[in-house]
Amino acid sequence: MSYVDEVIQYAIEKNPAQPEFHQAVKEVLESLRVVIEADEEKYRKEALLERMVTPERQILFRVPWVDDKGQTHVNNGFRVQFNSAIGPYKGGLRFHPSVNLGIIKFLGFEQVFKNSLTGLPIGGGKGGCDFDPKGKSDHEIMVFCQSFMTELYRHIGADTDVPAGDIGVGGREIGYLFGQYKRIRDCYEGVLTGKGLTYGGSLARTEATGYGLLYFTDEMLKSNGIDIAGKTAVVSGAGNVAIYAIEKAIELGAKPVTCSDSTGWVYDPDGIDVAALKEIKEVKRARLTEYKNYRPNSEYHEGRGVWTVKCDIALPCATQNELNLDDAKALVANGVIAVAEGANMPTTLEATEYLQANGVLFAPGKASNAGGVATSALEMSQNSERLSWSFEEVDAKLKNIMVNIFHNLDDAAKQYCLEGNYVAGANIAGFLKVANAMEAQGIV
Ligand code: NDP
Ligand code: 2IT
Repeated sequence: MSYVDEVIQYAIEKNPAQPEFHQAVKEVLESLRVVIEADEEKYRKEALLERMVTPERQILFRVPWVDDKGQTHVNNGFRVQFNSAIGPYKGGLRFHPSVNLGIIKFLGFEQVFKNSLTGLPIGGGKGGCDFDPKGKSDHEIMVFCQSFMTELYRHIGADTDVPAGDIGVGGREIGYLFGQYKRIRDCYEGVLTGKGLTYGGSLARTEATGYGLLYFTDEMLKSNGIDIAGKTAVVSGAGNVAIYAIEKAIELGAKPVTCSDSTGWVYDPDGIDVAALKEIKEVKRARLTEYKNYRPNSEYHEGRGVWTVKCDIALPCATQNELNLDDAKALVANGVIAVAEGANMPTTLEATEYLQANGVLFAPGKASNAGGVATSALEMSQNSERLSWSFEEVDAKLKNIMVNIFHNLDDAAKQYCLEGNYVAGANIAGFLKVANAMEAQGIV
């Protein structure tokens, strides 16, 4: 059996009942085949791939908290410190009822390669909790975050592991988490990113993932001779990534016509009104049913369906496996040119293969959504030098990083005779740097 197949089998057997983790491992290792097979005995002897698919450390902990009525609840907390070969563990925290160890491991594994692609010195990690923030009061969110940090604090630090936001964790949660860390540790350090601007946050971090997605998409289109201006985009999600993807798409002259949340989706033929979306989601924390009050010409539909809307560009920005084979077929039938992932692994393996086989430009999330974590790394730099950079400075660096990521993976794909396969290019480019650092540091 080839070494790649052995390790895919190994990952499945060692991590039972973790389908998302198996999916992420398969996607990465399959595209590393060309690299591994060129030097298979060396890699097998040093068990490089077994080490890469095994987190350095996995922390599971109890999170007890008391709601506003006096009822006690218990949630399951996680932090997976996946790989620190190129820098301190770095990656977000997700608060969502679907969170389990397999999901955190898939996200942590992806993060290793993503962080490598940014060109910045950050290792990969991820964490979270099966806590559902929906319908909770501010006070409940605060006491929950304090309890979560009361355990997590002992495992993290500005030079060890630096968490940030993800689904269900935004500026409010990061503030409460930071306050509790500082209180317990009596230490003012850049232990979290995505902080508020008055206490060490970076300008442009809020916008970074969505903006970065569009900088990447623009560069990918340009290098294929296509102008983004005038293109229709469909976007899923209505959270941090989706909102700023929509905002930057409009700035670049494209027309985003959809967004969605977990209950339904909006089609606005005149283009999404981003100010209305921000008010509904960031200020009121309300449902998308409200959008029609701002835009009477728009349509609201229950359930899922954004991928059925005719478009040139599709930007999945909600969650994993939200774009399946049937969705991919609908997009291709409607003439989609490009799919760029804002979320982590939103496209199933079958859908990805179908899109690529039908000539659609496909940007994998670990490349196209890397702007968030890249700007987090810029926040770490600012914290270390105790200075703050202007919005323009951070945004220019972000743009430069996204353009470089595109060219790095494009070059890697070409070097291995896989031109246009951006999934393979991203995995190979991300892998080579981490593999090199791991080999240089010995068996640790
Ligand atoms: P938010 O919590 O801000 O928004 C998530 C959005 O996706 C909401 O509209 C939510 O709807 C929807 N959503 C979440 N889960 C589901 C689900 N199971 N089914 C349908 N809709 C769902 O999260 P972010 O915008 O930060 O994250 C979105 C994606 O981007 C995730 O995959 C995340 O890992 C990824 N990402 C985030 C980065 C960041 O910097 N924040 C960086 C890189 C990637 P509802 O409110 O109804 O739950
Ligand atoms: O998936 C991701 O890259 C994030 N949620 C952002 C991580 C970070 O550390 O900013």
